[in-house]
Amino acid sequence: MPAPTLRTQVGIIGAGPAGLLLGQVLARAGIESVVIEAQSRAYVESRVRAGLMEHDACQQMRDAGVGERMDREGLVHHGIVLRFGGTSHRIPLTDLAGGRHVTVYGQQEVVKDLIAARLADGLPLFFDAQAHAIGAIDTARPTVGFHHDGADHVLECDIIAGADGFHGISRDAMPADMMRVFERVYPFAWLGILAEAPPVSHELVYASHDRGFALASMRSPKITRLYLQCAPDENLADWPDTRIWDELDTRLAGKLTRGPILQRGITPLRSFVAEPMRAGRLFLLGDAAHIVPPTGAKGLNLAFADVHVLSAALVAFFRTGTTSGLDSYSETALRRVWKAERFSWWMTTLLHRFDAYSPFERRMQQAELDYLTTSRAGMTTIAENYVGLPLL
Ligand code: FAS
Ligand code: PHB
Repeated sequence: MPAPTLRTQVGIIGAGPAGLLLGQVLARAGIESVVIEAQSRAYVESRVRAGLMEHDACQQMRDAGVGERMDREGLVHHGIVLRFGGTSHRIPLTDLAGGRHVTVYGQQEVVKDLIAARLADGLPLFFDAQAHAIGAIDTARPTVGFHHDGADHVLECDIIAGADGFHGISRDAMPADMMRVFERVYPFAWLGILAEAPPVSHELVYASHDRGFALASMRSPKITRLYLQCAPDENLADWPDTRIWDELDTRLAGKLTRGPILQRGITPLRSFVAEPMRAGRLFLLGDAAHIVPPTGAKGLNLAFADVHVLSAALVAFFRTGTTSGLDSYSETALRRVWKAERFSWWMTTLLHRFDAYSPFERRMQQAELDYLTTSRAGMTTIAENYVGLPLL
């Protein structure tokens, strides 16, 4: 790799929730970083993805000094509804999860708030900058090669944070003989729409229907966010607006208020974990290390949980030279990752239609839903996982 042209303490690849929150927390601790992002600012701020923040993720935003708009505009929710067999069952999250709640606040808003804070502080954040090489991770001077503004650059750092998502380069920079990958690809996808119409309910509705799963969420009192289970190779062109709305009406058993569809997309569902999350001076966080099916609303929140562990380890390292937090990062982060993977897999298996299921297995799904929603213990396990298990 050519001679370094830039130098910092922590090189962060990716300006998604993981990379941006890490940079913000480190900056407040006086630790320098450079964020390298392949896409434009407009692109990353417009990507419609996660919508729901766990109790502790919201506190992380406040602790990082970027929670003000979230607290003003976010929608605090104290319950969710599971709908099956023609009946709706409310899970009183806050009553069952020690007073904790969740907040509906779109990922693109989180990203906007973090980018605005970083730029307001004049901290280095390169957009349209594609990282293409990671080197020397077994030395004290690892490097990131990236292309920006028509030129190749080399960033030399003390630590590299691989926050470049599932399709980034960081996971591939880990020594192949060290890695173990665990994966489950589900036999369905989600067709999601964002529409200018009031939400179907003031709380989220997760529906298990014979025709398939559906989810009614929201972004504001005037913007609804809706999903329906579809085939993994579904073609959006086969889903004109009327068909989407009619299918949602059927599965959610409501006459949804319809409106202009502002965004639509198909998201494949997978569970994925790459172990370990650290090799030398390279640390993976967020989707670069793990993916969950969105049924449990854990993707963004897991990225934040990784930041909680890694940022504490980095602050201790740069302030005192201790490496204990860095050495235990992967094991500590993975303990919570796997619990969120379990919950996301469990909610997905519970609520979706599996064509390969026998009539007996479909009855087991229905009996489990019936038990969970008529048992305090059953509802409590949903509640404590949904609002978020304690950060480690
Ligand atoms: P991200 O993918 O958000 O960010 C990684 C960043 O790295 C991107 O901006 C990318 O451009 C950049 N990058 C990649 N390669 C690079 C390179 N070589 N050089 C420089 N930069 C590079 N989660 C939920 O909880 N609920 C949902 O409803 C939900 N819906 C989703 C829908 C879709 C279509 C997708 C893809 C994900 C969804 N998720 C959802 C999960 C999502 O929210 C992730 O968990 C979250 O974005 C994770 O954040 P990061 O780890 O920061 O990764
Ligand atoms: C969303 O609002 O996008 C959302 C909410 C909860 C989920 C998945 C997606 O489980």
